[in-house]
This record gives sequence, C-alpha cells and structure tokens, in this order.
Amino acid sequence: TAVGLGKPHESAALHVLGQATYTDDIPELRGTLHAALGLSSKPHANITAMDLDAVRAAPGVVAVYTAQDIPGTNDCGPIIHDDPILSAGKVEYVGQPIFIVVADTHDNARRAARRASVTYEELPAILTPQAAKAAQSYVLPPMRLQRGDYQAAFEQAPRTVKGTLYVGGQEQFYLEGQIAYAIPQEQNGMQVLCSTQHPSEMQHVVAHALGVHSHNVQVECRRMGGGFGGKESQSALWCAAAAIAAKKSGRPVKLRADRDDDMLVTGKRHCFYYEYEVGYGDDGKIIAAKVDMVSRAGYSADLSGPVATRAVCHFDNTYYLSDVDIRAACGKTNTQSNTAFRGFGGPQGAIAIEYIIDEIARDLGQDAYDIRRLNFYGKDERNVTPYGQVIVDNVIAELTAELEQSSEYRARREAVAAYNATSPLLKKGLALTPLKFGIAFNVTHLNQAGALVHVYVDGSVLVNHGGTEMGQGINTKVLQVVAHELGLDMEHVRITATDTSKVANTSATAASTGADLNGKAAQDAARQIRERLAAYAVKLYGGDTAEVLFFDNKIHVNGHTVPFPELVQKAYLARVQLWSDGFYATPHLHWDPKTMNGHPFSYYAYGAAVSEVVVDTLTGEWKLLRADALYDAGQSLNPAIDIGQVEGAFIQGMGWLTTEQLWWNEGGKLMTHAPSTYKIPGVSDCPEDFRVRLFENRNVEDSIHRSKAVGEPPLLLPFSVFFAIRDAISSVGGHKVNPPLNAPATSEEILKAIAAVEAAVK
Ligand code: MTE
Ligand code: LUZ
Ligand code: MOS
Repeated sequence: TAVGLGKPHESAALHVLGQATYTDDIPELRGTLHAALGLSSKPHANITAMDLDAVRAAPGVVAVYTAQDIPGTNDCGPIIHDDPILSAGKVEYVGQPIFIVVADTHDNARRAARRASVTYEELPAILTPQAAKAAQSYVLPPMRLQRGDYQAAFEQAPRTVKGTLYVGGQEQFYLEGQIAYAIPQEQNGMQVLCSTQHPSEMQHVVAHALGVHSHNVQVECRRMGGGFGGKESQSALWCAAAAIAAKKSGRPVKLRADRDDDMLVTGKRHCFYYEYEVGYGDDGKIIAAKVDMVSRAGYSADLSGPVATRAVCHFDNTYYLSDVDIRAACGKTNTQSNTAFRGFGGPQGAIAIEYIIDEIARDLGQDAYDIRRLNFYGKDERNVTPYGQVIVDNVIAELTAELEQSSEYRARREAVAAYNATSPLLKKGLALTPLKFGIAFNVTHLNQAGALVHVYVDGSVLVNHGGTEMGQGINTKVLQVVAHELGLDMEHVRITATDTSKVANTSATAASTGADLNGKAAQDAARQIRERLAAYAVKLYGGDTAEVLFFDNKIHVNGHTVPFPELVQKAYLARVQLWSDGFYATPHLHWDPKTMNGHPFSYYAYGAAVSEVVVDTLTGEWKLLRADALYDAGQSLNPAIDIGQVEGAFIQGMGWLTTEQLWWNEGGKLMTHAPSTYKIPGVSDCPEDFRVRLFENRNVEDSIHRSKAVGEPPLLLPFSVFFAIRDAISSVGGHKVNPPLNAPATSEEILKAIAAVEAAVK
C-alpha cells in the first residue's frame, strides 16, 4: 500500500537539483514582452493629472495601459468586487497599481514604470485598525457571536481580568514571487501560466477583465514556490494585468513582481487589535468571556470577512466558554488589502484566549498549563462550541498529557525556576500551549473538488485534480491515494499541472483541505476505473467482483493473478472505459452567517507544543532552546510530509510572533518591504533540539483514509514560544505581575515589557 508511508515529496529530487519548473522557468515564446506596474505613492488621494509621456519614451517601451484600456471589468477582487486592477482615478494605499508598462525586457519595463509623473489631491488616510475602529471605517458590517448571557455571568464572577492586545500581521514571503505569463490564443482565447492557489478564480478574473467567457481562458499552474495564502486571491492582479497587456498588444506578456513591489502591492496576514474582559472563578475556570476584535483589512474586503469569521470561530481554541460575546470588525485602512495567510484568522482568534488564560494563571499564581487543562472542552458535556457545533472528536486532554510526559514538562518547569533563581540577567521561560483547528472552508459551498484519472493502454496512470502544489505535498498524497486504489506502486502514477481546462470550477487549495478534498475526488475516479476493471476481470476469469483484489501491481481474481498492464490491455480491446472523472463534496456542513451558528467544520485537528527559551534581559535577544510538538494528523497519509508541515508551520508561526514586523511610516508607506528590514526566521533560529511527533489517532469522520489536514493548524504551535518569552519576562518580577506583551515580541518589545514589569514591582 502506498497510503500511510513516509514517501518523499513527488518533486523532491527536482527541487534539490534545481530542475523543478516554476512559471518563470517555462521557455518564453518569440515576441514575449515584459510588464511592470506603476504604483501609487500616496495612501489616499484623487489623481488629478497623470503624465506618462516619459514612461512611453523610455528605452524598450512598447505600450502603456491605464484603467481606460481594460476591455472588460476593472476588478480583481474575490467575493466582494471592490478591488480595481488599476486605479480609476482614486488611490487607496501606497503601492496601488495605476498603470501597466510593457517593454522588451523586464529591466526596461521596471525602469520605465518609475518615470511617471502623477499629481495627487491628498485625502485623509486611516493607517491603523484602532483608528479605523474609532472612525467606524469598515470594509464589511461588523459581526457578533453570542451565547448565554455574558453580562449576567460576568457580574457574578468572583474575579475578572480586562485588557488590550495587539498582534501584528505577517508577509507570506513565498520564495517564488507573484508571476503570470499570458499568451493570446485564437478565437479570443487567453492562456495564463501563473503561480496561483486558485486557477479557477484566475480564470474568472481574467475572463471578466478581458470581457470574454470563461471558456476562452485557460489557466495552468504546475507548482508554486510557496503560496501560504498569498496566492489564494491575490495572484489575480498579476494574472489580470498580464492578460490585459497581452490582449491589447497581441503578444505574450510576462509580469513578474520583484520582491519590493510584491510586498508593497499585495496583502498580508491581518494584524488584530483586541479589547477583552473575562470573569473567572477562584479556581481559574472561565465563567464569562468578551472580546472585541478589529482587524486591519486594508483598503478593500478581499477575504477579510471569512478571515474574521474564522477568528470568531477560533477564539474558543480548546476551551469551553459558556457565556460569550465575541465581536469582530474588519477595519478599513489605507494599506494593502490583507488576505489569506496560513491559519486564515484562526491563529488571531485563538491567541487572544491564550493571552487571557496566561493572565488568569499569573493572577492566581498558578502554572498556565493547569489553568488551560481546567478549561478544556469535555467529552460528553462542555462540548458545544459558541457557534453551536458539537465536538465529537476531542483528544486534547490525552494529547497534552502525552506531551507533558514526553517533554518532561513538570521537571523542566522546576529546572527553569532553579536556573532563574541564580541567573540575574539571563532568564529562562517555558510554556505548553494547545490547539484545536476546524477543518473545512467556512464558506460551505467551497468544500468540493474534482479529479480526472486516465489509465493508458500500457497500464501507466495519469492524474489531474483541482488542487495546486505549493510545496505542501498535495500531489504526493493524491498520487498515494490513486496508487493505493489501483494496487500500484507510486512510480506507475504521474500527476500533471493543475489546469482549468481539465477540472472545472475548482476551489482554492486552501483551508488545509487540499488533500482531503482532492484526495477523495481522485479516489472516487480511481475507484470507478477499478470497479470496471474488476467487472471485466470477472467476465474473463469468473468469480465475484467484490472479491477481486488489486495489489502488487496485479489483479487477483478467482485464483488468477494478472499483471495490471495485461488486464488493462485486454480491457481496452474489449472497449472498457479506462479513464474517469471523480467528485467530492464534504457532507454534513451548514452555516448561518447571520446568527454565526451551525456546523461549519467537518472535524477538528488538535496539537500542542512545549517551548523553552532563554531571554537576555539587557538586550532583549532570546533563543529557543528546545521545542517539543505533538500533532494530530489522524491516520497520516504521509508522516514524512506531515512532520515537515508541522516543522515548517512552527517556524513560520514563530516568525510571525517574534521577529517579523511590518512597519508603515506616517505617509502610509510600508517601509519593511524587503528581507533587509523584514526578518523571517533563518536556519539558525530553529531550535537545536526540535522534537516533532504525530499523535496516534484516526479521524472519526470518514475523511480520506481517516487522515486529518495538516497545512495550517500547526501554525498555532509556536504560541508556546511567545508565552515562554512572556514567562521569562515575568520571572523578572517574580511572576507577580502580568507583562504587557504585544506581538511580534521583538527585542524592543521584550525590553519594553521588562521595563514595565520592573516599574510595576518597584
Ligand atoms: N506548505 C508549503 N511548503 N508551502 C505553502 O505555501 N501553504 C499552507 C500549507 N502548507 C503552504 C504549505 C497553507 S496556507 C495551506 S491552506 C495548505 O498548505 C494548503 O495545502 P493543503 O490543503 O493541501 O494542505
Ligand atoms: N474560508 C476558510 C475561506 O476557512 N479558508 C479559506 O481559505 C477561505 N477562502 C476563501 C473563502 N473562505
Ligand atoms: Mo491557506 S491561508 O488557507 O491558503
């Protein structure tokens, strides 16, 4: 069986040899032009005049296109159509595209784009979510989820905690930047080769922008050099701009963003500002919880609505909250339009309750892990989420208990205290944090997928499905599923580029559902072929179709063993259909956006991590000494890939909460738009002692081979790093006061928190 084995990524050898083909590696056609975008330099303004003569006169320039040149609709936004491709006279953030210039080379296009002379009439700009909230400036109506009677419960609570928290955003920092290569075809056709998590959405956006039908547009993506949510909706601008230029010029056009432009133009993870108020018992049990969150949506809606919904539905994390009042608003700011990023609001929702529990524990002088356990969801009671979904697969108590043991949490807690007692400047900190993550798109209709499986006459198999490969290993997993279904070794199965002309109307590869959905769809296709082959084999050799077995590259039927290619050959001559489509729609899902109630998730994935850090209290520098993570991937389809996903998500989430700081100047310009100023974790930031394991489990839902999704949930594991840092800071004041600590916990933020603790205990 190919399923459940720790097989290497299907393209691993190509990746390390530098032979994997990304969009920019595809050989360019004769006559290809290169595009660049001219960008706004004001955060909010009307354009009163625009002189592009110098751009047109620049060396190598072939043409310049503005909003007036767009043949169809000037929009590239998902869901709510409020994202112009090119500004039509108003700009709403620094970096907003105003025009497209095409030239003979990439460099000439980029140089020419800077020569524009634009006159602006400036308008007042809103630059922070707090300012957006104060001005009630939102991209969508605010949302609210209530259960029980928060106010009554709060008033009865013996103890309360109240405060604010700010958690910064995050740049996706995919290694391969945004890119699209548009090639005009006959009969109004347009082929777009691009780096995208969502080929079908790119097809729709390009069709609308060109004023043609979807069947005129073909979008293809073999693989991405990372997406992380940044190419779910925001690959659209690049596809649309390249296609418009290709249509207008009649020539192939490539648009490749350089890193600074990519960071200036595209949206990121939403930063969140929270105001919270919680009532709890003397034992630390939460009685009433209220949170009011506002995100930095940026200038348009993009995916901010579903992101906020997921934040609301993850505020509970692993805790039963009886009486709650959860509010979320999407602040309209004059900055990049923020978008999907691994976790999709889930991490932002859950970190608030973790921060609150950390506060409660310190107020009570208890270990935060014990307060966490006390508030966990129960098995048969205290098992209904604030949004009404009953949790039937809860393993958080067992999982954390196992991690507590394997990480020697209690002994290390004592060792850390002993170390701190004798170390005046270097302080250690330790934290164990849990996670629960709902799996499914929280927009119900998106939970569907399709696949095509071809068995050729020689017995080789070709698979195509609607998911996209971004390094996460979806193709490897789908390949394993198909190989397993047909009883073949993996080398007999090949997967080709994702292509809108093969599987139609696909959803984004997102919400961690890629392998769940496309694995099921491909299994459905392969099963149909297997059933036809089994029926045919019975015709030839007798026996019962239900007893025909497929394994070892052979078909076993009524005492006969026939090599797969031999049976396939015979079946072809007998005119048996050897290819099939497959489809899957996740069952049991429903959601009422008005009441924010329903059953939005198919199941939950769980996990926990323990992190130990040492902080230099003079410099604010710190190091992660050891991290232990335990993740519930159900019956893993591929443990090697899943462990890689957990490790990657851990380090990426650690960057979000510690070193990655987005900073806009007073003029609304993002100043951290390159790796020189925006610091993602490097290899030396990974803990030397990093123990990642998968929890023994099996999905109670009938998911693909009872596995669970892995893409996003482990991004919550490094909460343990953030709270370990907070623990170390807290030791400076003998754990008597709660250090105010916003994220990212940069060295500067850590020093500020230490100063606040010292001032408070003085
Ligand atoms: N892993 C790699 N290597 N590169 C990526 O871009 N994206 C993440 C996660 N893991 C990503 C990744 C995100 S945001 C999601 S939603 C899932 O992969 C999507 O893939 P899946 O649903 O097939 O797990
Ligand atoms: N919901 C969700 C979504 O939970 N995850 C996603 O990535 C997403 N994308 C678009 C719309 N809803
Ligand atoms: Mo992932 S943020 O759902 O692309």
